[in-house]
Amino acid sequence: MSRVRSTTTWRAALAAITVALAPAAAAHAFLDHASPPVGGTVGKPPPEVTVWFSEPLEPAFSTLRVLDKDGKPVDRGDRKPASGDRTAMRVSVPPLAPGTYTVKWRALSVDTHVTEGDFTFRVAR
Ligand SMILES: [Cu+2]
Repeated sequence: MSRVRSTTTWRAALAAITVALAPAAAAHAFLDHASPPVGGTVGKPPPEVTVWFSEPLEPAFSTLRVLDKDGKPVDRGDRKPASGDRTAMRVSVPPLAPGTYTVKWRALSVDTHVTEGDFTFRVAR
């Protein structure tokens, strides 16, 4: 009897936890789109790289780097929120030589969940 009751209580608690987590999981900040576009090719070097997310970010704890083909950071290290848009952040870059660049991002959404990822874009010759 006490064993059955204990299992039932545990299941009820688990169900409650699952319900509590569901909305938070849906609020993770996922990459929505970027400029230059994810996987895209641009005809001239972009002055900056901007990434937009599905949710507002905590800018102080989010990162954005642009790496060359050797994995060396080439951005100016001045990542900041895009003005007036809490779902976006940007970093400026010096004139980039033709080639493929990797953008690495790490985003802390306002629900305190961290997501991270990377994508490439190419500057055409
Ligand atoms: Cu989340």
